[in-house]
Amino acid sequence: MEQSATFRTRIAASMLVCGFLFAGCTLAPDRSESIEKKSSFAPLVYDSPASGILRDGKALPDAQDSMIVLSGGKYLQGDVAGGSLFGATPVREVHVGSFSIGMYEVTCGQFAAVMQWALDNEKVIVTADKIIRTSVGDSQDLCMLKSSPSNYYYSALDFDESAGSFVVDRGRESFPVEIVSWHGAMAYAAFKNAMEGFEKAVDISTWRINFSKNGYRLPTEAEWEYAARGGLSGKKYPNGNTLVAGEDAQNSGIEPAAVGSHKPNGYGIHDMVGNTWEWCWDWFAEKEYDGRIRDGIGESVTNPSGPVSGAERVIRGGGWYDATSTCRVDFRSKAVPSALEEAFGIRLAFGAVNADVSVTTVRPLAR
Ligand SMILES: [Ca+2]
Repeated sequence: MEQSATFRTRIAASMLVCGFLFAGCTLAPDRSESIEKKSSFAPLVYDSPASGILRDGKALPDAQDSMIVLSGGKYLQGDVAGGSLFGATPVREVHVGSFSIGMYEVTCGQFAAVMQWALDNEKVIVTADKIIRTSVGDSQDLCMLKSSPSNYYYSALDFDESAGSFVVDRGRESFPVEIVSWHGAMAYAAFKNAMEGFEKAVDISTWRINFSKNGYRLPTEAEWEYAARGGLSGKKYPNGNTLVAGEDAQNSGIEPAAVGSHKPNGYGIHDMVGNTWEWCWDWFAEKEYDGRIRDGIGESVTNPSGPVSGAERVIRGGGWYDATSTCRVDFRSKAVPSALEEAFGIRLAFGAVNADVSVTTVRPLAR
């Protein structure tokens, strides 16, 4: 079956340049024991959507803005591999449309640059307690800084008052930004859209995502798990059923690592598990996967984006200090959106949610 993914890019700086990328994809017959889709397309890589430069799937060490273009497809979301994970049953069939996702977590250097733009454009303030806070709309705390009296953790990001600029500890520029709230992750996407001239996919006055817009945004929980599985069917971790702490991922340790320090998954995405937890758009609901059960599989859903309201947001992937079991691709966790916690970071998604969904035949899960 042939599929195509269209990826539209736009460049800011007064010139409008639109480019379309058609990613030819072939889905191989799925001979695995689960019905989960086994994608065989080669992910395409940009150094950033704004530049539109194709990297032919080759990661560059300094290309931290790289986005992986994922064709839409279907997979089994949830505890396929077994383990009675909290909130991860029943397994359900999920269809997701094409989208793009960051090859890396957002780094301290990237975050500092975007927040500098926001500060210079009066979108944020730095409070007396050294917290970055939005100055427009529903004002929210975004990120804790190193010199904040209320910061219990190590942060590589700080604010130099005399220079009026954000600074990052030397050597930590490529480490993932941490102690970022869900609002901080949303605001980062919103500011980056404004900086680079993309559509307003994130509104920080309402704290909502407009999924019809082509711009940076947070991934939905379903998109996150689709990306994390890397094309494998029903495995626990991004590259199979084992994960060695410190080797396959930065977890169970005492500090984070520079992004991309460990092996990517089958889609070429680094650190989906470990290093920092990654905020998703969705409100959390323990019973979110519940629905009609047929042939042992939960009800099929297309482009789910979670409950319409809630108290906590989904956060995924486990952090640099977390146990390996927490770093499963199906492990669900949650936190209040204002949480400023160690190892809570950001991975961006990009692109409008669309109807470009695979229609490959699925078979019942083998029991
Ligand atoms: Ca991660």
